[in-house]
Amino acid sequence: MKFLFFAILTLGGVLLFAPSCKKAYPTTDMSINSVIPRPDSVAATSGTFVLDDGTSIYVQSGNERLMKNAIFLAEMLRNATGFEIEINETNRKPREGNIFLTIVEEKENNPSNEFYELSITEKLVTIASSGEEGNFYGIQTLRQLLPSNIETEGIFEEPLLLPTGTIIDSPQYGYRGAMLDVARHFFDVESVKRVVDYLALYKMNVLHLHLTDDQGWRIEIESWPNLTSHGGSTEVGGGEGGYFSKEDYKEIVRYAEEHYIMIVPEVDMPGHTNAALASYPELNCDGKVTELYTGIKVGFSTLCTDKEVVYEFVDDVVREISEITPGRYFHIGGDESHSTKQDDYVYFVNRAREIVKSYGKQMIGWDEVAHADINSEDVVQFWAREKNASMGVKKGASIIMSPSKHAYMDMKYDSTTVLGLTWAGFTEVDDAYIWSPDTLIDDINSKDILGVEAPLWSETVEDLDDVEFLIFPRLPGYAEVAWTDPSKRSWDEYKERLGRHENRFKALGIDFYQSPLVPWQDEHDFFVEKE
Ligand code: TNX
Repeated sequence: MKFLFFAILTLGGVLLFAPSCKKAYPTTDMSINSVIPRPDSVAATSGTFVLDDGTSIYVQSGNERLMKNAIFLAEMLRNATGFEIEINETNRKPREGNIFLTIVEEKENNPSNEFYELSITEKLVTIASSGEEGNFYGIQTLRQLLPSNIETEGIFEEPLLLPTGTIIDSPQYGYRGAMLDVARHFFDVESVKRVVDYLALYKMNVLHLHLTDDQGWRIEIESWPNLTSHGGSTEVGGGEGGYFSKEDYKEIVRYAEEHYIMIVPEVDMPGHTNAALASYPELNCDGKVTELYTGIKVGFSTLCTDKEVVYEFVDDVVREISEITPGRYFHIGGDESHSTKQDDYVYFVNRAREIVKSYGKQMIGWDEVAHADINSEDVVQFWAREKNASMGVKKGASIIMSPSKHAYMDMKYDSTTVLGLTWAGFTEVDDAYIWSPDTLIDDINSKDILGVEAPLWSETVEDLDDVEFLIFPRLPGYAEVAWTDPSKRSWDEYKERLGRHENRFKALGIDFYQSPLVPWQDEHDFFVEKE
């Protein structure tokens, strides 16, 4: 009798609990993904990987940067789920249910460090890459395959589901950037770090900081202290301005590096220099200081190009900034020098270029610098004049594509946009996306092109909310223009993927422009219910 009682109890237990041991999860479909930029290839296998409290990250032993990537991923998962997500080093493929980050031998046709293969089976998630940056990009893809609430703290108690399949991916261009003008309005270190976070999510790898302009000097130069104490003391509209101490700048560089983003510093010269001219009389031809300026006109200021002290000044500035800049580039500006005679301009750029080279950096300049004696060591940033860009290529320089008609994030979206300028035309989200670097200018081909950069000038942009409104949702489009082969891009397909980023923007707290051209949708159709 006792036995029968126990037998019934046991059987009941089995019947009751067995089904819940193997919970049926809805299948997910990797082919209906929302990954931006669009990867090279996606092969879905219509299964599900379950990421839960038992999931750990295994990192190929002895690679510090890979370990940092693992910490990035683990922290994101821990914050959103409360799961432990341990990190371990290993030399072989881990057990079921885990995530494996590893470096593979460079594949012959994928020589760059940016290649990665993300393979998700029901048993294991593997990111195998040619370099640490590729691995980081694989993590960003994984991140975008996870529900967007992963971006928010403490949302999930349930396991996270990942669609199975394989993504093989590498970028078209090696320079994928954005520019932030911290001179017209100043943005503090925290705001710059948020911009770095956004670039990293979309696999961009350059943040160009426009550090000086007529309205403000934003980087400490120890040998010329008035530049910041006086020249940094205001901004457009008369606000109090501000500047980065060297420690601040180093912190930005460090944070950016952790996200595989190179900082390109720009000191705009010989025009756009009123803040410097107001701080040191000797930089002016008449030896008198100018007034600080808080308007938004351009083209009225110039360093005195035939004074030797000006080149001592440039030397000190380039040296001090280069010392704390690990990246290979130094941007000398060179745009809109309407108050500098053409010969003086060419003379100045040639000398500034030599100074940049003497500190081991490569010069970048806005497209006007093509008039100077440049060659294959230099980079021309196309923004306005196709002729300048073509001249640069003829002299052997490479080109960064920042066409103002498509890539200027400070242009208004349409006539109702409150923020922004209009001189290059309205730039709706489709205008920002529908162009290709290699077909934009007749005699410039992909081999001449270093990459793509989208500038955000800040005459009308006062705080991080303003930045977010103008860069989202255009920024992911620039990331895709720079990353994805043009033959694999179409606006009609892209806008659907972009629409599925709505919840991610919201989860990140991004104040974005809800363009009527984008079919905004929540992501639930990403999960396909099992029949
Ligand atoms: C042109 S783009 C400029 C900037 C302005 C911008 C406003 C370039 C090299 N120069 O000085 O801020 O237009 O859109």
